[in-house]
Formats: sequence, C-alpha cells, structure tokens
Amino acid sequence: MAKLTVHHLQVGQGERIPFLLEELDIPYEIKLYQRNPFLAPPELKEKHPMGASPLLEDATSDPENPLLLAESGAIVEYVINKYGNGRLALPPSHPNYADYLYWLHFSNGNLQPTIFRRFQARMFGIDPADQRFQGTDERVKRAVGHLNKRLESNDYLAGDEFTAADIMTTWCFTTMRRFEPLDLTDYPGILAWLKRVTARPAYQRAMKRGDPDEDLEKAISAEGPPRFVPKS
Ligand SMILES: N[C@@H](CCC(=O)N[C@@H](CS)C(=O)NCC(=O)O)C(=O)O
Repeated sequence: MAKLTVHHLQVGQGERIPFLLEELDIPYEIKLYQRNPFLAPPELKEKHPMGASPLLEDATSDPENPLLLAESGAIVEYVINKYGNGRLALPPSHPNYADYLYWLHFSNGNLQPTIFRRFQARMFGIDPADQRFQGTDERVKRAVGHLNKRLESNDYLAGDEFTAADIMTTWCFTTMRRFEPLDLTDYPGILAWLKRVTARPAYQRAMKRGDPDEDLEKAISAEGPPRFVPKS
C-alpha cells in the first residue's frame, strides 16, 4: 500500500491533491500549514527549495528516504500513473485525449497565471480604469469565457467523463476567488459545473480534511467566497 503524505498550505491549490487521492480511494496523511501572513510559513519553506504547496511525500519504496515531489500537475500525473491505474486520465486511444491534455494543463498554464496577473495589478495599486489593468481584465474574461463555453456543451472539461482536468481547475473558481474576486454570474456553464464537481463525496471529504473552515456554499456561489484575511 502506498505511504503518502500531502503537505498542504491551507486556502490554496494544494487542495487538488487530497481531492485526487479521495477520488482514487488512496489512503494518505495530510500535514496542514497556515499562511504567514500570505505566503508559506518557515516549516513549509524548509521542506522544498520552492517552499510552496502542494508537496507529496512518498515513503512507499524507501521509508528512510521518501521521495518529495512538488508541482500540483506533476503530483497529479505521478499519482494517477503510479497508484491510480490511469484512472481519472484519458488514454491516447480515447477520442477526447487531446481535450483531456489541453484542459489538464489549462489551469496552471493559462487560467491561473492570467487571474494572478490581474490580482497583482490590483495589489500594485494600478487603477482599474488604467489600460494596463484593463489588459489583464480583458485576458481574464477571455480565459473564463473560453472555459465557460466548453462547459456549456460538456458536463466535464474533457467531455462526458470527470477527469483530473476538473480536479486541477476547480480551485481556480472556488478558493482562488478568496484572493482575486471573480463574479461568475455571466458564466452559467462554470456555475453548473462547479455544483456538479463540488457535490462529489471525494471533494467534500478532501475539503473536510484539508480546509474544514472553508464555506463551500459561498465558494461556488456566483459572487464567490469572502476575501482572505491574513492572521496578524
Ligand atoms: N505551480 C505550483 C504553484 C505552487 C504555489 O505557488 N502554491 C502556493 C499556494 S496557492 C504557495 O504555496 N504559496 C506560498 C509561497 O509561495 O510562499 C503548483 O502547481 O503546485
């Protein structure tokens, strides 16, 4: 049996990994860290050169010297291929294989940096009327509109089946909105998909273990969850 530990900085993208492991029914330990005040606390920074969450520790082969893997996308592929028998991924023979790959990579490769750029513009005090802010806003609307269109004609990002692409993307529209507000009123495809995905028992169990204080109803509402307030 796999001996896995997830290191998760609460209120963050680390939630993808417990979600994945719960879906695959793979047992794991979870170690929780709190933001200090916004970024990682020293205990997490000491674990890996990038000091970011999630981290997966795998002591299956060598308990004395466990493997430590960062990058949520890499962790997702590692777990699926090593312990999940390929479940939650589509194989190259599947007609939607290219869709699966595209949407699996879209969150970290495009959507998330795009939203984060607008968040940074706001943090740097750029006026929303300023062209530079509007450029970041236009790009967010383009990415979110693209995803919404996909979900208006498909139950899940890769097509009819729930896959790791949905797991990678969910947090961008739930917990990530605690940092950068994003009203989803004009995106009914995303709202309906969020409801479907977050109703899954695996998501509910994962959030109970990783972020029990999050209000999951608010997280999937059109207006979104409350802003993150750092502990002083
Ligand atoms: N591309 C990485 C990003 C990891 C990342 O930046 N995680 C954030 C949590 S949302 C973090 O740990 N931030 C704390 C810090 O950078 O100090 C991934 O997908 O795992």
